Amino acid sequence: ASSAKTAKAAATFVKPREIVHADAVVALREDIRAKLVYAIGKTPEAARERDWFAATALALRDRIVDARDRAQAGTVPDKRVYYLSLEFLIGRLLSDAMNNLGLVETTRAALRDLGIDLADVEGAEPDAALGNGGLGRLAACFMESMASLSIPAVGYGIRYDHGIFRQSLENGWQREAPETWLAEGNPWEFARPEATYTIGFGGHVTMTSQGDHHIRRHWHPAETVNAVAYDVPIVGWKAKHVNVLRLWKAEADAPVELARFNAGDHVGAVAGRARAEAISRVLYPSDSSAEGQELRLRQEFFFTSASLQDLVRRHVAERGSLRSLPDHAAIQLNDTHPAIAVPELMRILMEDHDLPWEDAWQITTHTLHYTNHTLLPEALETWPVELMERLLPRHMQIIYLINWLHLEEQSKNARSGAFDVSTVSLIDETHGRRVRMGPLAFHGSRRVNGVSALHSELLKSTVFKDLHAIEPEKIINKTNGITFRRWLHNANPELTALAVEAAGEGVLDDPTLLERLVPFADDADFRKRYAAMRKARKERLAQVIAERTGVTVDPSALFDVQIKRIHEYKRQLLNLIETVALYQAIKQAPHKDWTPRVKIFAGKAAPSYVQAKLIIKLAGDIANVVNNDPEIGDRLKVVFLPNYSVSLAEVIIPAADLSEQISTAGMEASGTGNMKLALNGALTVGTLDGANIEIKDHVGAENIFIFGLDAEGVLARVKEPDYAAKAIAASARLAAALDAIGNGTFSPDDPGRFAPLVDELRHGDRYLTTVDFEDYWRVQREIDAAWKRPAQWWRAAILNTARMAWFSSDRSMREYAEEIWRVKVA
Ligand code: B1N
Repeated sequence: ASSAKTAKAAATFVKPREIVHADAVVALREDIRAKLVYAIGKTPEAARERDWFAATALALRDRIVDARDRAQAGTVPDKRVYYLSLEFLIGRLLSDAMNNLGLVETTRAALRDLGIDLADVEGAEPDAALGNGGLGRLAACFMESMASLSIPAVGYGIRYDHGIFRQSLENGWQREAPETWLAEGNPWEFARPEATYTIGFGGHVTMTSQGDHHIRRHWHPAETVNAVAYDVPIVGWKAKHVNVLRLWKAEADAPVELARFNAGDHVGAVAGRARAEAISRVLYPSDSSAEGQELRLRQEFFFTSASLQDLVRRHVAERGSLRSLPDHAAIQLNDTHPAIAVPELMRILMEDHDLPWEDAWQITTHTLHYTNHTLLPEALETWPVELMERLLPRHMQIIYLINWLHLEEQSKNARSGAFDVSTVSLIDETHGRRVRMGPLAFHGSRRVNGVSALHSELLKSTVFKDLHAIEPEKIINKTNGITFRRWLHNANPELTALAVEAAGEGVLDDPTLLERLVPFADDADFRKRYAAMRKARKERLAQVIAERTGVTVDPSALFDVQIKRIHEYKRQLLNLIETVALYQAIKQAPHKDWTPRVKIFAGKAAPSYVQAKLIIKLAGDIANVVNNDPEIGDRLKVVFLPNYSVSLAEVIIPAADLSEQISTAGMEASGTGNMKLALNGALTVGTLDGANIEIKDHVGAENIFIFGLDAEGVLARVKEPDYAAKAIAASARLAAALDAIGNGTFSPDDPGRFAPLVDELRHGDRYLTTVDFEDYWRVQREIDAAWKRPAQWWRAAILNTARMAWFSSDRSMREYAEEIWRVKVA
């Protein structure tokens, strides 16, 4: 900001938010050229777009380092936040870096001088896709917001060689291919081999008597693996603060076993290396379901132990005694994936730092905090006691002692008379003996939070009912948020320009100023320009659709978007059944004044999730029939865009007119795509689930389309016998659509293909798709009618943008900082 005043060179206004200095352009251009020549080793003539990207990233990384040294060199913050997450779904970093450094136009001009188009360079950056969906993307938004709020923080995770798989469609079926984001290196990261920790597995525990009743236990792992740090700097808005994302790579501590090598066993001598390095090889591709494999537990312990060792070492170096750890460190566990932190921190404090149990427990339970992201039973992690004893024998002992003390306390406790203590035990004895990671994280943490108002209430009444009764202050709500710098400013510069024009430049710093758009919702000229913005983005998306699917869509049709992981509870199937019913209705009355729609789907299915993969195939088969039916024309088109990713989301979201958020009420913990779409002015069609409820409260009930059972209604309905059969019997439209899907209308080559989906709906329907169908159909026809009243439609869209400020992850992070971490926000 001050550089604008002190600049000597002539400045020209390019955009309201960035003043481009000619000398800054020259300096950056020469830095990029030098990086290309000396760090990449290419001449400008030989360089490919990927090389220009690397050179540009390296030149910008220098400026991030300078910003960090200007803002923070040599300072020890009073308190740091440590965000432990098995997933960080970052996407590309170039536009974040340019935007937060205030160098978007400067970079564009520098590259133009070199004969290079910035858009091509941006396109050459691979997504860092170290996550599955909402949970991982949330961690990435939180990292950006913490940097922008100058909250001192370190994110800790795994530097997977392969992130989420690349999805392609082969004859409509999902195919997975490995993703290789590191194939050409990562110009954003700094390797820190000096920050390497030893991670143990297996082995045994010894006891030594230390005199008077004091016994010390010591773990002797049978196997050790090195965790090597790689740091990605995360620059905040206006480069006022820089944090680090520290990702651990697994390396064998003895890459070659020399004794075996020298004995002639050359293959055996390097076999251990593969086993060690497998830990950081690949992200597990399951979203909202627990992975039972041993390798997954190894990943969880590996990154948790490395992160705790690292932060303990930093604390001791800065403060001396570990007794003050809770005053200077707040650790956030992103779901239960790092819940092994509870016994691991206890172990480090007792074994490595000689603290007695009681003191270690006090420190642990005042430093750890836990976020729960799901109530789905299949996603709640439990580990077999047998596996824990084999892989982490010392941790299993500590968990037993924690549990013994906990259950002792509860059986003494008067309040516990009301319930059976086995309901709060950390060990589940009902399906073999298993450690329940949710209750472990709950019991070991100072605060536990849900991710939307509804979800946090459901935590209290369902999964943590009894633990909540014991400690009623522990569960609090922190509704999720999204970073507006990525999801509005970078992804939608046209809408951002409109917002700046209407609300002033301050809106870039303070999203609450978006409220100033409210009166513009009644301004016909502003509405026209808002609609023109959308039209331009839809034309761009139509191009992408044509390139990637071969389908031609009309950008003046209503773009109806459902983009998220494919999961039965998210009910892509409800949308597809409605698509079939609409197709049949159009065929019956082709001359009616139908609202033209393009139904756009994207999302990955877990490779082992058979029903989800069949849903993808169904979308493709319906698309083939509908898109090629001459009677239908532009009245209805269906597309499934392959390989959904953060960077594809950035293209789809600004082009969406309608946002499908149609999960079974009570099942989507929050949702964050719902926020991105509403911020960009898509109207939501949704159930009263997760954050949809809070979105409705903010944008106004008249600017959102709500349908279906609420969470209470779902709980009541599932108790009624034959609810699916009754719903189908009551709706001829639903019955006809299910018949068509079930009888091969969309799969003449294999008429029984979709029987598993239809049979499940007719005989089980765990997600109440049939029950909500009629109300969904009703609200969709209301939406058809609303599209025909453009003044009202665009008014509602503008009001969505204007009233979404509360969903900024800056607000979420401020709340965590004040109410959970107790760290100061500048
Ligand atoms: O976390 C998001 C929420 O907005 C979504 O509603 C929620 O579904 C998502 C196991 C998960 N919950 N649980 C997971 C991911 C990976 C895995 O291996 C569970 N993801 C969510 C952010 O709060």
